[in-house]
Amino acid sequence: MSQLRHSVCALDCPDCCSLAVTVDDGRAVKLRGDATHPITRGFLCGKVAQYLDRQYAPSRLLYPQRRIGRKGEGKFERIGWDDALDTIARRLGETVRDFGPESVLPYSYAGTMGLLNGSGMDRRFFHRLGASRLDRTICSSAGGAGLTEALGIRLGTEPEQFRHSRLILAWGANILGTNVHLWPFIVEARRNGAKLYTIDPRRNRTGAASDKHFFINPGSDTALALAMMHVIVGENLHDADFVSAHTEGFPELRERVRDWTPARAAEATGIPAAEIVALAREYATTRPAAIRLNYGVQRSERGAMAVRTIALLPALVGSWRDVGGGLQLSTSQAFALNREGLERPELQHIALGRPARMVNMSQLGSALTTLDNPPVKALVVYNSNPAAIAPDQNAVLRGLGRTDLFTVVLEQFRTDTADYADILLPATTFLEHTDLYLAYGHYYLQLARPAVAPAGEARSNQDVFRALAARMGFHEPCFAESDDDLIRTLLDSRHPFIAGITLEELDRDRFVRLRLPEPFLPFANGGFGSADGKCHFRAETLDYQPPVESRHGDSDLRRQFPLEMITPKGDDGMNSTFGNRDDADRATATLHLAAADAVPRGIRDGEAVRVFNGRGSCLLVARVDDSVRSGVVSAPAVRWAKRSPGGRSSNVLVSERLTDMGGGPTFYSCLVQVEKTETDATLHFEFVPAPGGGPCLGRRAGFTRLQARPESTGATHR
Ligand SMILES: Nc1nc2c(c(=O)[nH]1)N[C@H]1C(S)=C(S)[C@@H](COP(=O)(O)OP(=O)(O)OC[C@H]3O[C@@H](n4cnc5c(=O)[nH]c(N)nc54)[C@H](O)[C@@H]3O)O[C@H]1N2
Ligand SMILES: Nc1nc2c(c(=O)[nH]1)N[C@H]1C(S)=C(S)[C@@H](COP(=O)(O)OP(=O)(O)OC[C@H]3O[C@@H](n4cnc5c(=O)[nH]c(N)nc54)[C@H](O)[C@@H]3O)O[C@H]1N2
Ligand code: SF4
Ligand SMILES: [Mo]
Repeated sequence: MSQLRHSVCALDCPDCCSLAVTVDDGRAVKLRGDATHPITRGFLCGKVAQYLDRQYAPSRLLYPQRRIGRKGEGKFERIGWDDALDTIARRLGETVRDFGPESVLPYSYAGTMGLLNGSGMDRRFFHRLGASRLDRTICSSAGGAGLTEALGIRLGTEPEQFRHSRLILAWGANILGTNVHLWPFIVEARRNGAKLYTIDPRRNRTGAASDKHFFINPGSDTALALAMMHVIVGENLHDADFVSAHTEGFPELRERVRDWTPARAAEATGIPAAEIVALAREYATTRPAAIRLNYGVQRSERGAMAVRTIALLPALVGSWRDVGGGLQLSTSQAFALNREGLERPELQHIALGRPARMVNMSQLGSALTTLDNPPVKALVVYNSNPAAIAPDQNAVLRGLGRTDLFTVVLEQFRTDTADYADILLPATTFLEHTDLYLAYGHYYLQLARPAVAPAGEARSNQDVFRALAARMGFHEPCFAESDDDLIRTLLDSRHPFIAGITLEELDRDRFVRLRLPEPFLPFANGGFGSADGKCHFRAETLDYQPPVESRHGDSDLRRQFPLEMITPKGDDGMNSTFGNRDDADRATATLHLAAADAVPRGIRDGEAVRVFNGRGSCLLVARVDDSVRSGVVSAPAVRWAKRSPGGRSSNVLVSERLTDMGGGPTFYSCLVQVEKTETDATLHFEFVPAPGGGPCLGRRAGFTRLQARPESTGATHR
């Protein structure tokens, strides 16, 4: 009998879609976007429209396994759950006894955006154990820091309001690829005469569909924003009323941007001065004007400064007043849920008497190969595939290959990371477990109940960490709580945006708009997150410097490696999640380069190229097209390393250098050289062991040092 069930897409995407699942005899047979959800509006992106292929893929992990081959080789044997959990509990217990609790490191990110399976029982478990805490910086912490510096809080324009905009800037935001549910609102706006401009080093799908595309040099956005301010202030186009009522430090800002002439910014950004002037004038004089800023700009060395500077623009022109004005990077902080109650950080004191040390996830390679006092001796990975997605892949694989490291991986598929597991556990998908979802691209809170039963013996992260807690002898009542208990705890918030939302309401309505006025204008009357409610320009700290790894950066490095590589999101992928699929693999096996860079190297479209720098090399297929300008190459992320010839994908090229604030990775500040090669760059499947996969070797030479941010909470920012 056919039934219609409700679910929520748990992928790491701002849209957080509401799903209608048709279930036949216990099997999901059709997945559609919920037509009643105001943002989902009845459609899905291409990747999730095919999600049932993943759900029922023959290669899905269905039972616990123990490694029998070498680390990374991918040879496993089936074991039972009791055996698996007993082994993990015993090994973690021994590790804690011999090296102290902080020798255990959890590694997780947003494989699921579900709050329970992303930061529920797992956090309680590791806090109670006294394990090292993970600083979850891999995606958005630089941007989060920059946005907070500018606005004091991570709020932004509702997607619904973009339909009222007259000018929309997609700034480092590939809306059609990564945020497609904003698009219909933009279509509506354009039907009413709005213009869409993109600012991006590559002409992505959104750029191609825009009224104008500005090719900007990677990592130079701060210069553009400062020059826009120069024009706006210099021509008195700012909103003097808004500025005097709701901002602080305007006179200093006027002084600070005086020498940021369009000509100077043209040199830094590669955008002609006249175009910068025109853009600034149009932005300041068109109302309403909205900026969709996404995380692309903050994956460069000074990405936090870039986000901060851009996020000051709406206050300068007063566009926060307008329905369809303002800026959206993230909406997540409106979801003022009781996260402490969920995660229970105070449990750390039982084992340690203090907060545990913090390890930056963007420097996993160094953490696994150089950290001491204590070294990392046990690693538990879930909701993430660090062997593919983390910087300095050689260091990460060397670390994962350590024979003295005990590794547990909770996964749906046999990813690159799974191959290094000692114990590999089968995980449920979002169609199979209960969870609560916030969104970082809209203001609806959502609940999903299981639509189908778990495949095989798969278990949710929640269940696994509950079971492990019992085996480790953690008898605190919080480990006996049910999923519903945890949701009720999360909802136990007095914040006006949340207050009064109940589990019963969510069960009935599935998605609930936060208790916000409609339309929601977060800063129309000030109300910024600072102590005085004003937007602080703090002009003396506004500053542009080019990334070390860029055309205006280190000239020695640039002589050897003259091309700026970015590795933005694949249009039809989700980081490495679909890397097992041949079509996703092919899509991420490419390197876009301009003819001006290809011809002198003898590279023709479709030929294999070797991309390399001082950290490593990988093979890709050249796409000689006009999507990038000379000097920039672009490889869609993130390919599985083991499917790449040589066993390395583009993150082998990326350094562990961190951003100016927020401790974020610098995926898009990466200098490389490219050469023609005869090797076939597609569809390989081979095992390439990491060099020196022995025990922990102590300090490694190199320019990065592990950097801790004691102030971090380890939260997945957004
Ligand atoms: N299809 C698809 N959707 C996704 C994902 C995916 O992998 N695939 N991943 C999800 C995740 S984890 C995230 S964080 C979001 C991210 O969503 P986005 O932030 O939109 O994605 P990115 O590709 O990181 O960056 C956006 C754009 O910034 C550009 N860019 C790179 N460097 C610079 C720069 O220095 N300046 C400017 N102005 N632009 C720059 C890139 O070329 C890219 O087109 O998307 C989510 N949605
Ligand atoms: N070069 C380059 N590298 C990048 C980026 C880039 O743009 N360029 N983007 C970075 C960004 S923004 C991000 S967010 C990271 C993302 O990196 P990750 O957080 O590692 O995300 P995914 O690659 O999507 O892998 C998530 C994994 O979680 C698993 N999973 C999903 N749901 C569950 C569940 O319920 N339980 C368990 N146990 N597992 C589950 C999936 O099967 C998948 O293998 O990558 C970063 N790496
Ligand atoms: S990945 Fe994003 S757009 Fe696609 S279904 Fe999920 S939430 Fe919606
Ligand atoms: Mo991300």
